Amino acid sequence: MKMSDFAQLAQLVFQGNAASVKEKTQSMLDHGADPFAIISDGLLAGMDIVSPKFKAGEMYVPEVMMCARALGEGMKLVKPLIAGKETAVSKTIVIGTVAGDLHDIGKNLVVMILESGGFNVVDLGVDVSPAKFVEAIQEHNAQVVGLSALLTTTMLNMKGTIDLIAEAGLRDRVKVMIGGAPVSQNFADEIGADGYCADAMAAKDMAKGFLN
Ligand code: B1M
Repeated sequence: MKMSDFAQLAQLVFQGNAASVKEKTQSMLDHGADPFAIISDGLLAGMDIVSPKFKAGEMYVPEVMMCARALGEGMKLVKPLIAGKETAVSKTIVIGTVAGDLHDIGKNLVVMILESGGFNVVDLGVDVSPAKFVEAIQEHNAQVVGLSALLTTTMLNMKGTIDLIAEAGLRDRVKVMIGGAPVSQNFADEIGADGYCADAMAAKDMAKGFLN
């Protein structure tokens, strides 16, 4: 697989060209590219071009949405190939993006990587209220909860979620890990989470650590 294939895929994500991302991802898979490399060096590398431009006001919300959708088309193709790649641990992790927050690209990646580690992952989606997290922990008898937030405003809802988990008498039963660009280990300590994960691989390692 030529390096330029990954760079081309990244460019297609940046252009928000969903049909071409789908086609290119499939063609790379057909030629034996590693699905994990497609994610990190192609699909996410494309989002790495988008992020600073959005931040600098050079790209707007609708364009970024198109990039996210294009990335999603590629993810759909690689996801079945990485799920359950490692030994199944058959433990349940409930995960979601906290209330008020609609960002899910990073969270979806964490879900995929956790699934690839053999965990049973219950993905609650975005804008998940504290009550919904509590309900899902009970319903699925989860051992770990993952909270994602991308906004400095919504990261505060992580604390509300952890507080409600404690109020429901579930805090001793579940480990809580948090992630997302604005959060840190210090913040995790402050709000009483069990750990902070900088990225999806760290989330998988942390979940394994909790469950062993
Ligand atoms: Co938003 N946005 N956005 N946005 N957006 C940011 C976050 C921002 C930093 C951009 C900026 O600089 N201006 C900024 C936040 C500023 C702040 O709070 N300080 C921002 C803003 C302001 C907004 C809006 C308010 C814009 C507006 O409408 N005016 C709005 C808010 C909507 C809402 O949520 N209520 C908004 C909307 C959007 C889009 C819809 C256009 C789109 C989201 C599409 C989607 O997710 N489906 C979007 C995007 C794409 C971004 C940026 C460009 C990219 C985020 C991303 O997907 N990164 C982002 C800029 C940036 O981050 N540099 C930005 C790639 C992803 C793989 O990384 O999410 O960090 P990340 O996930 C990583 C780790 O953080 C970690 O692992 C992941 C994979 O390695 N991780 C976890 C994440 N969650 C985890 C959970 C875990 C463990 C690890 O659980 C255990």
